[in-house]
Amino acid sequence: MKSRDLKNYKIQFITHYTEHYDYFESAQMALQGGIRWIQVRIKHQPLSVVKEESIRIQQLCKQYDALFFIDDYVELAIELKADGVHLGQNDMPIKEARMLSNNQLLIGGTANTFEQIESLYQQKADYIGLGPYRFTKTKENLSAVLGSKGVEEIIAKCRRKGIDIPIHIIGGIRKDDVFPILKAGAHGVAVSSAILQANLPIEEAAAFVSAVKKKDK
Ligand code: TZP
Ligand code: MG
Repeated sequence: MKSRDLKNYKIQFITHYTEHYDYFESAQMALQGGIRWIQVRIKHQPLSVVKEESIRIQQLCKQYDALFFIDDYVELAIELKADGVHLGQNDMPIKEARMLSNNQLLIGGTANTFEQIESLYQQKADYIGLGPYRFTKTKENLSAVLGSKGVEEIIAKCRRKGIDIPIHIIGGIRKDDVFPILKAGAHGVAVSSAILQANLPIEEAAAFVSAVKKKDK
């Protein structure tokens, strides 16, 4: 249910799998490392599987008092009373998701350009996932890589135009990217593989949490 202030959340973990870990374990390690915002993103699986995994991960999020979001599936997010849903450019429009959910979901939208951010802002998205920052294997059909320069330019333009929506940078984010990204004016980051591919994923998640806090000082 929509009850949290996203301003307090600077790292979102995107679930994924590797040869070592499944979706549930990926979320569990992120939470153990101190991340308090999980987005269940499961592609190429029947809805029944997405639902089953989402229910398990939601229970886990409750134990850790963490935000629980679902990627793509608005009806499922409504049914499970998730905190929010994340919608890409080809998913349900934000307005429709808001209406369907009776304004009970926080709604994030994916953007790759300033124009897409402007549009999502006008549609009253709660936050933007802007990327990809770098090339990543986690997402198929990746949009043009923005790099640090692209991200800085887009954020600066948002500032100039008075678009003050929280922007979270996504796509191949590494721990050392956090400081420059926050310095450029982004609100936070969304991350998956840097944690899942680390030798010690829980410690890596904790390092991301510290990196975000450093900027706060
Ligand atoms: N959208 C743009 S990049 C991406 C998504 C969902 C994947 C993020 O994961 P990673 O492994 O941190 O690149
Ligand atoms: Mg999508």
